[in-house]
Amino acid sequence: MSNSNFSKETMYIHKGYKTGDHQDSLAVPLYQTSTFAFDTAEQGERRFAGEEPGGIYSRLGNPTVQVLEERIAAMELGEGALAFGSGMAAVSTILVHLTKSGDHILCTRGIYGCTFGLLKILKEKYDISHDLKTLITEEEIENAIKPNTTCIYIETPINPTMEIVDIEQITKVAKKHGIPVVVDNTFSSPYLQNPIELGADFVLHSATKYINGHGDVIAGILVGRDKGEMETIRGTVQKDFGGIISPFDAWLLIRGLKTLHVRMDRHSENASKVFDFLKAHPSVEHIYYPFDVDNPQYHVAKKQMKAGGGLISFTIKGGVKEAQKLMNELKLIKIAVSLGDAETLIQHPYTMTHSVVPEKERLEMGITGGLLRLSVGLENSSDIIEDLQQALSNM
Ligand code: LCS
Repeated sequence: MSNSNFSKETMYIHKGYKTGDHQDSLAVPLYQTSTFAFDTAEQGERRFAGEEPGGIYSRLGNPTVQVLEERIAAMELGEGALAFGSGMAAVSTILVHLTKSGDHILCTRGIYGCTFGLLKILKEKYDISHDLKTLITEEEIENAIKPNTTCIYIETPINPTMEIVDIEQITKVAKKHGIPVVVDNTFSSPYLQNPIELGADFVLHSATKYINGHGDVIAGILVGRDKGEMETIRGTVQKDFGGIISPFDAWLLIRGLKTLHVRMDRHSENASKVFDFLKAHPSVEHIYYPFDVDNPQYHVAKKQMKAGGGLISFTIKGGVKEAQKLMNELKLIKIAVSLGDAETLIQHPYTMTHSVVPEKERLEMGITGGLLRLSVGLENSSDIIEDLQQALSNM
């Protein structure tokens, strides 16, 4: 399939692959190989010189990985994509690419715990500073940009507080200053939100989550609006830091992508029913969900997201002890980090995903002891609600 005139859902299934080029195999073949044999020494020389297409070594490119990259680039409306062995490999690659010693990274008020850990390393070892700021109004964005800011890095919805920032507004201000914007789109998946369409320069995913969708792969994806720049990253930071994906994991992601749209519709439908239940429950103190009409950023969520997604965060009365008790009362819902799987998962960000963030910053991000994050799965929504109901009634 060579053109992109088809709708998104069709591209998820066909983009980047022609059966005729692969012995008519319907499924994308798995090229589980570390290296590629050259016909002659001169051919090897030409491939290394970039004068002839073809395989060299799987850290530099692999046909199975290439199908995945083409497919996701199209899904995110970018010109090029790179696949990685984890979401964090994608995050670290783009941050290393966009910064040098003395530069500054501007981030949303909250970010994933390990991204926070990476920023700390960059600061302590390489003198690359960062700020975590509320970036809701145009004035806040303008005021947060420094003369040495070389990258604006945002999550929306933010993990785990589900805060929304206006991608279009941030990219508009960033463009005035010539600063590239990176959006971590993990929580929405390429089906619910496309930041490049809203002006972002790079989009990344922990593909471990919705893109794979089956809880059996750790992987990352980086998509860029500029093909040349993506090829530069492939030939430099990705190649030499080496955080590439394995062909088998790429193959599993290709399989997962075929049902992304179907899964995301059901995740969103289930989550919206669970949200209605939790919002009305007297033991739930606060609830955070993009499509909550009482969410101050509801209008922004509606503008940039196709649906509310599968994630809900909420606080219960009390703190760590009460949150842990609720989790221990659950019978169906699994206590586990990660998200975007068929199974409904619950985790406690304060003691789990964001425990590496020092307490002061954790609280500034809105991560309190009573906060729980629920990744609503694909089970029957009544069963999920019933499990929450019985656990809450035992509190
Ligand atoms: N970005 C976001 C927003 C994430 O939630 C995660 C992982 C990453 C990047 C890193 O991706 P990974 O290397 O794990 O593929 N988030 C996790 C979470 O919330 N629970 O467990 C992992």
